[in-house]
Amino acid sequence: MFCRIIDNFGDIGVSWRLCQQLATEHGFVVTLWVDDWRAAMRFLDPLLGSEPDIASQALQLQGVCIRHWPEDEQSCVEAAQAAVIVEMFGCELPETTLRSMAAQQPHPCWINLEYLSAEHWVAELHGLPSPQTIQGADQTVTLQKQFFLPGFTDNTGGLLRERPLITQHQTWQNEQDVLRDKLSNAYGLDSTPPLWLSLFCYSGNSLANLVEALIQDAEPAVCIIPTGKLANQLASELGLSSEPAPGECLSHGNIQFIVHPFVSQADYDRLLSICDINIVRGEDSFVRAQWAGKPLLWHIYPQDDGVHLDKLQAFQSLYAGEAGPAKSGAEAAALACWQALNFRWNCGDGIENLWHDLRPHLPALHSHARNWQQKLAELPDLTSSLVRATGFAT
Ligand code: TRH
Repeated sequence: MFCRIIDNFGDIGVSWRLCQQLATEHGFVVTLWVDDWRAAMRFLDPLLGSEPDIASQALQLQGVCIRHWPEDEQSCVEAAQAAVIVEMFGCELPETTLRSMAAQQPHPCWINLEYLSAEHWVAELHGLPSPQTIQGADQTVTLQKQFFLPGFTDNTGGLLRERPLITQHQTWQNEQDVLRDKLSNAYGLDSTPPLWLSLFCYSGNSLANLVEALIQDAEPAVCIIPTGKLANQLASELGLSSEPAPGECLSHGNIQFIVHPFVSQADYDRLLSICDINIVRGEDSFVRAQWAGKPLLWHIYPQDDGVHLDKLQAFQSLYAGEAGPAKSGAEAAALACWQALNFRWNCGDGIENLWHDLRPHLPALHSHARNWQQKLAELPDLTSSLVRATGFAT
């Protein structure tokens, strides 16, 4: 599997989950090639247990071999000997790998796994072949690359979902009070407020608007925010001059902000499971919040031409079941409020009033989120579908 870490941790986050599932649930021997070794080590840090050896350029972790994809790209030649090559998010394979793939008999199965979207065209593109002409040493060879598109319906590639995930969430949610108490004690909270939020959005206007809405809210709440850029902006929104360290708790009126360390993906899943509302972003945290079966707000990755708003609306409309049977009054009202808030927030607008309106709808949104989780869990998971697409399913 080839992954370029473009920005943030979404690309490596999805790639790492997929690699692990291929290795542990499907018995594949997996090598993950990453272009930005330092960023990969930062992301994997909570799993490493010791300072990463940056110079080593290769690592065996949880059944997966992780290797640096260097700029000269010569050393990825042996990757072509794999039976399956997965190109994550159209990252473009090294020329040397492509030429070696063309020289293999039979050619490796080549899959381009794309970004997630709820738009209609996803089902049309999913599974289509894309012939690629490769100039070999003495001849031209055509390799078939196959599009694989994740999605929310059974005519797409589905979503990443490990086998024990849903049961794991049930267990965490059964222990929710105990897990919250542990966090409260660890952070020395004065009291355990009734509303728990996790906050992992992009920094900038939207974070400022959300913080404003949260601090204007009269109801007590605790909000867990990761250390780094977000927590630093939060501190400045609260008028603090120093950057908060992980483990700090910033109180403002009725809300207590917990500055949390960057944790492993499994620990992040647990956090999502025990919160009443999760504010997530990008691709992977967005999907994980849906598996938690709790209400969410989605801060979509912004694109210059504004196309992200179409993508946002496609998801909102699918999630709210606009094409399905009519909803009960309470659920319909909750979803209408949620759609308005989520959209306006992503447009960079102030959301104080909408946040205020949303709070009484949280129980209805919770029950909707649980139904949505169950509905998604009936679909085949992405990794199993990918394995079927390779022809190597056992
Ligand atoms: O980091 P992101 O903003 O990634 C984005 C998106 O993938 C986007 O689609 C892509 O185009 C862009 O990158 C380049 O958000 P995302 O997708 O949620 O990825 C964050 C990962 O970090 C996810 O795997 C969850 C994980 N995570 C932890 O493991 N521990 C933590 O403490 C937190 C807060 C996140």
